[in-house]
Amino acid sequence: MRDTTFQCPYCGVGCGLYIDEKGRVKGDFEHPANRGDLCKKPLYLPKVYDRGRVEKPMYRKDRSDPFREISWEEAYTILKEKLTKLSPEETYFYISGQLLTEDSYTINKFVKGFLRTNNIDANSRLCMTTAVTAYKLAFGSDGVPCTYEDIDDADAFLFIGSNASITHPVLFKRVLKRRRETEHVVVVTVDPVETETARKSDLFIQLRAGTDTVFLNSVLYVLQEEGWLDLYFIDKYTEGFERVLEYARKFPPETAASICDVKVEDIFLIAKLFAHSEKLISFWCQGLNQSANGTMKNLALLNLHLATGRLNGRGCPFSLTGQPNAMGGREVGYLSNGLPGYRDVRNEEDREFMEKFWGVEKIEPEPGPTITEAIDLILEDRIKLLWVVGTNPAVSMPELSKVREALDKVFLVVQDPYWNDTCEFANLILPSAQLGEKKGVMTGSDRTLTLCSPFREPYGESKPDWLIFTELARSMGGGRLFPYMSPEDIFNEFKRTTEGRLCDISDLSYDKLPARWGDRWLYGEFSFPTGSGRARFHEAKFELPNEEGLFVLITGRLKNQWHTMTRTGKSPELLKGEVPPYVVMNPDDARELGIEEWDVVNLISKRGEVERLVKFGNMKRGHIFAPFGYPKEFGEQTNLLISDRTDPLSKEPDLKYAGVNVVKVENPDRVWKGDL
Ligand SMILES: Nc1nc2c(c(=O)[nH]1)N[C@H]1C(S)=C(S)[C@@H](COP(=O)(O)OP(=O)(O)OC[C@H]3O[C@@H](n4cnc5c(=O)[nH]c(N)nc54)[C@H](O)[C@@H]3O)O[C@H]1N2
Ligand SMILES: Nc1nc2c(c(=O)[nH]1)N[C@H]1C(S)=C(S)[C@@H](COP(=O)(O)OP(=O)(O)OC[C@H]3O[C@@H](n4cnc5c(=O)[nH]c(N)nc54)[C@H](O)[C@@H]3O)O[C@H]1N2
Ligand code: SF4
Ligand SMILES: [Mo]
Repeated sequence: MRDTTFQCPYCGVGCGLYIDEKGRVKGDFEHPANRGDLCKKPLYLPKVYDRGRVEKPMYRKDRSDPFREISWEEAYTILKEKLTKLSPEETYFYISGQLLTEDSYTINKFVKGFLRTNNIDANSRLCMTTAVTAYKLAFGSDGVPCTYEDIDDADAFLFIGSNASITHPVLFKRVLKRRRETEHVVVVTVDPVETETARKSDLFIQLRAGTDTVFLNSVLYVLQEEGWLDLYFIDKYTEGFERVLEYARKFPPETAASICDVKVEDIFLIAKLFAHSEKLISFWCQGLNQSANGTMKNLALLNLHLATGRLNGRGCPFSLTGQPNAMGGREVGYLSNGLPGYRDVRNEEDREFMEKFWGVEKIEPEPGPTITEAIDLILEDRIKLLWVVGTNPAVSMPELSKVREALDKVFLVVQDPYWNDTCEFANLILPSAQLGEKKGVMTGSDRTLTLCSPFREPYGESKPDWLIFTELARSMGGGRLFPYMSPEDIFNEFKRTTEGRLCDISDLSYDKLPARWGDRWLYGEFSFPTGSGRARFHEAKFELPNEEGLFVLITGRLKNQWHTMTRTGKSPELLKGEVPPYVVMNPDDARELGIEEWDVVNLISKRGEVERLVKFGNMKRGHIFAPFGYPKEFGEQTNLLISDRTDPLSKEPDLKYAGVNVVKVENPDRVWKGDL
């Protein structure tokens, strides 16, 4: 049984799973992340493994031609020709937090070490970059400061901008278990939408979208007014408090309550939790990250933890990682500025270390463009080849009409196990093996590494991602840099880059996993890698984007579907209730426009238009919610409506705030009668 254990390929909780004798997916009781628990999504994995797979490499020179099957050799020849002819700056690689660590390490080395360009980014740019940026500003380093064990003795839980009940279900169940078993445990949710998480909480604060910075600054104001600050902690372990307080004083509770449209008491209540609970964990995810004001939202929350000494035994700011191996991606440094071992291309020492380690002449010192910037560069004809690995930008990127134009224009390589929507634009499709068909490691939200063992043969001619890049590099004369015979060789190389670093895994090996890097608490002695050793406060400034339209459109996730549905969408059991694509409206808002539940409406922003079925829900007035992941077979996509505006510091797109109007469709093709 132990030889078929793996980490769940869905959310960042990182549950350990295995396949039993009858081929069923079960939770691994020996895994620290879930201790045998699991949610519904992975149960249907075995059924969807072979549905809609890419079997062989496929090629077409022009988009108007049909695809023809080609051999791997032919595929490598085409790529070699392209990569030799184009300058490194004319190529771009867009990879994913769903690859194994060995895959992303190899691709990152291929791009930054072998091709010598930093033109690489990952879908984490749409996901975790804001949290990473804020953690680094406040603590000098990235990485969740505590671990799941900290849930088991905490008494206050804040979920802000997180719908963990459906997006990190096993973690949320652990929080509810703690509440069930202990008196005085409080769970609070702060969200514009009354989500499942909100419904299961003790208190739900329904704030106006985008205003978290104001809300949290006001909590700081109250803490100061009431004498509830931890002055000893502030004085001994932090710096920069004065300026932050000065800024927070712009937001007395009455002012903040009116900006956020919440009650003054709500602000006091959160202040009381920070001041008086025994141990407070705040969980956040995309409601804070995917925002033009995202880094500031994150910093506002981190400020509260620092102002009340809520670290280690007394609490933790816990950023929930979305994808199963976004943490591994951070460790190998797969974003446009990263290098292995939590290093950065901008840092000379880091570059020098990696140049020597890899045996390459030079690593470029400038971070490459981010993925939204790369889309613009394609349209300007400055990037000519785009290679997408393990993500589906034709659905998940903002401002889709622009993205489609770019995908149409560029020479597009798609490396994926499944025929996804991005394949429609491809010139070359490379079938990759997926989890269960290859070996390697993933790291979950709380820094636990799990070895994923294969339990079946790769489908058709598909190959592991690391092998595709290794073989191509060898055919281009890079054999010296890519001598790998197995993923274990890559892991053993990678782990040496982490020696003496925060994410030190140099003494781990496949047979020692699962195991966590770092101590239970990253900053156990309250000493921070900031230079001065102190954690840093930062002014968390408030800004709201200018968007036209009667409603603020919030986008997010479905309970039983995973993003663009390449696997979960092939399971009828998991699709039930999630299609057709819908929008949630507040009944009072809807009726003012003559709209009833199950009517069909057009959502119209200045960027596009999509049709949706109306469901009623407890939305903040003036807000609507639409899931984003539907592939094209279900009609036009939500992300046509969304701007590619980004947070200025993290460059993460503002996926949760688009101005739209809602117009009823008078004679829809089909009438729905609540049969969803
Ligand atoms: N079932 C399922 N689970 C998943 C995924 C999936 O596709 N399906 N994807 C995984 C991934 S990659 C990720 S990143 C995570 C995402 O996990 P979450 O971030 O929990 O999920 P989202 O639905 O994107 O958004 C969370 C909440 O943010 C709220 N929100 C929007 N704007 C604001 C705001 O201004 N302030 C506040 N306070 N809240 C706001 C939304 O109403 C929503 O309830 O989920 C992971 N887990
Ligand atoms: N409007 C809006 N847009 C969003 C978001 C939002 O909240 N609102 N959230 C954003 C976030 S947080 C995220 S993470 C993204 C997710 O967006 P995507 O990354 O585009 O979504 P997925 O459906 O997870 O795509 C993963 C792809 O990887 C493939 N795959 C799986 N395993 C492997 C493998 O081992 N190798 C290879 N090569 N491929 C593999 C799958 O078949 C699939 O095609 O969406 C972002 N877009
Ligand atoms: S909670 Fe997340 S990691 Fe665990 S089984 Fe569900 S989707 Fe997989
Ligand atoms: Mo994500």
